[in-house]
Amino acid sequence: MAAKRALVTGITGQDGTYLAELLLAKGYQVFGLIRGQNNPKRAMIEQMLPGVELVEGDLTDMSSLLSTLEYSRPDEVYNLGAISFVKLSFSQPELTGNVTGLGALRLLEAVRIIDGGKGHIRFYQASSSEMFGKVRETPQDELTAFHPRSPYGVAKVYAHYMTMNYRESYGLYACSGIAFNHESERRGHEFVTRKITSSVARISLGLQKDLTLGNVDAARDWGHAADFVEAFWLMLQQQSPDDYVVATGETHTVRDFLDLAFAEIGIDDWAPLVKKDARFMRPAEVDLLVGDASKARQVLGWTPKVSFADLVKRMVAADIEIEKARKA
Ligand code: NDP
Ligand code: GDR
Repeated sequence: MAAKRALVTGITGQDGTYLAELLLAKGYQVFGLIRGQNNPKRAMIEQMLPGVELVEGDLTDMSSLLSTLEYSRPDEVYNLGAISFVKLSFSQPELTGNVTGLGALRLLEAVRIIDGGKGHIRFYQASSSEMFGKVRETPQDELTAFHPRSPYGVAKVYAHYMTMNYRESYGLYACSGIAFNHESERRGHEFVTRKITSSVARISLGLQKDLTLGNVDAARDWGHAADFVEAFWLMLQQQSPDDYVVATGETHTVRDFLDLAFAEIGIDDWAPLVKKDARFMRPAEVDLLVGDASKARQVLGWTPKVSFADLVKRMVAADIEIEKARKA
């Protein structure tokens, strides 16, 4: 039987790399959408994922999406591409709407056109717990009402409903994974977990004195990205398409993360090392998120493997190695 073919947007991002590794290990032929002229992450991806064929295109450019689909002829399309940093979405709301919101619509429309009603191409949309925002109930599940608190959250709600709409209108096999925060050794440095672990590593090596953060009382349901991409893949392997919450079911504050991260380098009282700055606060905050992933557990048989404590431990250890190598 011919190998299955998958197209991944957001291939240069955290989830893109883990998902591509999973798909390659399962024998897929993997295509990754890469944007821009001379994308600085191209070399890193080519080195890390030599089995992935990169195809140039952009979620804001419909014709590039059509030609990418024509070229790659995928069985499965994973739409992970987005402006994904919530803070940035406040300063660049139109760009966020265009990429994170309309980008999903363009890709759905391109899939509909290229699929031509055959129902062959399966589609995954990277929805987010940020759609719950100012939460209506705790924990949050697939039926919890949305109340997004950022241009990013609003754009994701649009993309989420568009995915549902294409499923209901055109019979597309289209799923959304409502993923709660997932982190890793590959997490971007703009996100709070990686900002903390790389700073902790640098502090331990005498390369940095302190760390400046915003709201350390925010609580998130944090898992490991390698676990989460498995759920994304499982969603596209079912009899029928549906939406699923992907979460660990545990919530921890940024303070808890700081406790564990600093404990890794033998510091119990981190307060003198962490400064607060309004620049890292958001115009509207999401205070608490915790997901109920019972449906994913029951239908997909999915459970996360990496605990919160292990996640922090792994991230700090990896950053210490990176910083040591840099220092050397
Ligand atoms: P990253 O920020 O690490 O990656 C985002 C990806 O989107 C990058 O590959 C980026 O490419 C790409 N991208 C940005 N703009 C465009 C564009 N105009 N056209 C094509 N691609 C573009 O995100 P993650 O890997 O963490 O997340 C993957 C997806 O899951 C995102 O949609 C995110 O919103 C969503 N999500 C993530 C969660 C998490 O906790 N990680 C939780 C819930 C949802 P480039 O490198 O060129 O900038
Ligand atoms: P989030 O992740 O907004 O949840 O979105 P982020 O790590 O940016 O923030 C988490 C919480 O930490 C607080 N915080 C800070 N955040 C950052 N980035 N930098 C700081 O200095 C800082 N200080 C405190 C934030 O206010 C927030 O409450 C992530 C992204 O991956 C989204 O794409 C995804 O959809 C959601 O997770 C689920």
